[in-house]
Amino acid sequence: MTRRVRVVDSHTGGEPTRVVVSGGPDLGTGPVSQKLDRFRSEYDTFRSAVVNEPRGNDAIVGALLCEPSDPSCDAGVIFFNNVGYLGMCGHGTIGLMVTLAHLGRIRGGVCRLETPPGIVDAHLLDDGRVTIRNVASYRSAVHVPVEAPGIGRVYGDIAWGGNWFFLCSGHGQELALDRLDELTDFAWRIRQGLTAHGITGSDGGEIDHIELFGHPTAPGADSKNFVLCPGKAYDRSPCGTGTSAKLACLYADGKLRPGETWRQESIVGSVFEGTVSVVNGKVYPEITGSAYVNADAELILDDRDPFCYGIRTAGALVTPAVLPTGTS
Ligand code: PYC
Repeated sequence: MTRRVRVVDSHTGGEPTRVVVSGGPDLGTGPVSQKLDRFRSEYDTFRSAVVNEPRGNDAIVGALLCEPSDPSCDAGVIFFNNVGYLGMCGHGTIGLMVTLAHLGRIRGGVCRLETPPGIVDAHLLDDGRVTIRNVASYRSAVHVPVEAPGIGRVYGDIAWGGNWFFLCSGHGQELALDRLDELTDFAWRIRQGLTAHGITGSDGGEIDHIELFGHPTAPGADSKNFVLCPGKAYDRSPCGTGTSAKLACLYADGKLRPGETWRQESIVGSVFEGTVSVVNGKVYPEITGSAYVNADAELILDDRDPFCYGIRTAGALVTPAVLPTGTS
């Protein structure tokens, strides 16, 4: 059996997003968080087929559009990667907006999106940039010590920005693009330390993103980061949810007031602008960035292909290799 899946690829500050436009699984009805459970338990092979090699690579974040359950929303979206599923994805939401413009589905203005952790407003600006108002973000713990194997004790804050982050400054690492292997190894050891010592987010969620901060090099930037994603790929963008987590920490420390701009540079030199608004004591980060569409294609899922569902990497496939009964 062969299935065809239409996708549109884009990159946001260098970080790729692949939006599934048609041919994806039918996830039924209910809130997007429930659809995510169905996606994970019944159609994980589809996730792997779309983003993993040989069609994709470890850096690609997939986005599956679905019906929202909240009547105030225009669409629902579930983000996924090489090893599983994300809560929210900032660069992916910016990529989704330019993809919808490319498809002629929006011309500008605001789209309200239902994501598993909550509602996100995304605004396609006149100059082509996109501003997202993320889910409420917060710091849950300050200056937490972690014993990282082979490194020793490192300290960092734990914050939620739609995913859980460990945010670490003063680590002694130079953040430079020619040090990707060293930075990946360093951040991965912190991740292992968090897991080994049972350190989680305040809701018990796994801290699966590690964010290292250093001095900026881009003109006008306030800080540079290196973000290690759950499947060991580094984020080429400054990471929308990671920047949200950073903004929540800055606000909590009294270092960023509502409406002030923070410019976060990525390890490849791309920059997001961030600010916060505070409503009923909750901090809502707003992130602005640019994305570009770079492919409009059809994936072919041919059952006879031994690697039809992707090459198994860190997060081995758990579901049998069945094709979803899809919408197209
Ligand atoms: O931009 O939020 C983000 C993100 C998460 C993982 C990769 N990018």
